[in-house]
Amino acid sequence: MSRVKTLGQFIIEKQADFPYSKGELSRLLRDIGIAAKIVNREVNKAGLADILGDAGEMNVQGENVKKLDVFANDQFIAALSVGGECCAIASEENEDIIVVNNEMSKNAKYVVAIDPLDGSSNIDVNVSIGTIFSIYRRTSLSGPGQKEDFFQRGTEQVAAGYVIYGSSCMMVYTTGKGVNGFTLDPSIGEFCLSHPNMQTPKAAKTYSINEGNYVHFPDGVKKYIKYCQEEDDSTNRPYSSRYIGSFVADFHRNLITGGIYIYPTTFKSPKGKLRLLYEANPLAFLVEQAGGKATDGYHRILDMDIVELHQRTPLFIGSADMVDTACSYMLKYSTVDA
Ligand code: AHM
Ligand code: MG
Repeated sequence: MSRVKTLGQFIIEKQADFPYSKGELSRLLRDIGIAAKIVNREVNKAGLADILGDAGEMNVQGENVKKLDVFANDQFIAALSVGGECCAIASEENEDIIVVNNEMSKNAKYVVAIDPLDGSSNIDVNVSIGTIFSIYRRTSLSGPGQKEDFFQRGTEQVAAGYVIYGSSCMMVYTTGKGVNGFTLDPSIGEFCLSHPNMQTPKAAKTYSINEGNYVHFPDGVKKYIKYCQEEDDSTNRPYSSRYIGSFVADFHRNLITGGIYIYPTTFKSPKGKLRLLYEANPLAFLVEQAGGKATDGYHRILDMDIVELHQRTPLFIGSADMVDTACSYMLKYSTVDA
């Protein structure tokens, strides 16, 4: 019987890749894994307990906050606050950063951006949801973390990943040396290495986009969708359309089987819907590590400047060849406005 490798064991082994590290990043990743297990437990009993449904508040994006969003946010903030590795947290659920201000965090090196429960419209209907996280080294020298610590390009991330609460619970992350996936074995309560060295197919035939917004898409996206739907044996078209409406779930499927996820500008979201700091950048880092690409239709996501915590961006992410083709349609039929 092959020996199971747990997330904790894997993280400790990989610490050797960072000879000067004192283990803070390893402890942060471990803390995220622990919070994810607690959130997964609540997600699994969401239909049973009085935790399902709206919490009766709006978040800073003007969307309804669900009770599980609040729970997940609290869990991740608590997990990241206790270890002394993180001096500030930026969350989708909080307008401002959360400064971790305790004795332990004074010399903390890292800041963490999170979307604690992505795909919140799917909570009530038993469809996969996720958590996205991104870790940066702080740029301020010491003391409490500051907003400016988060205004770094995606290329500066030291680690990023996601947790998917699906038919099984998985944590997938990168520290810039490949991508590894861990599946939670509920019988032992541990994430176990199940997907080592993940690579996404270069060419694929799945496209994921909310086609309900079609009339408001840029011309480049409209033409690309028509291209996906045309018959052509040599390129395996027509492609298949798959859209869950949880970014993590759509991204995870496309990472494994190949595909492209697009959330372009729309009438309702003229700058795109997804947030650069805690949605686009972490998964852009991860997809590049897996051999894929991520752009806003014209520019590489990881090179984009960030000036606001909740800054939005259009997003084209997934298999390299599909992203290249979609971007060539953008260049040909849409005007670059940035
Ligand atoms: P959320 O963070 O509030 O859940 O919003 C992000 C979500 C993504 O998970 C998903 O891909 C997208 O919004 C779905 O948007 P739409 O319903 O407009 O297709
Ligand atoms: Mg989200």
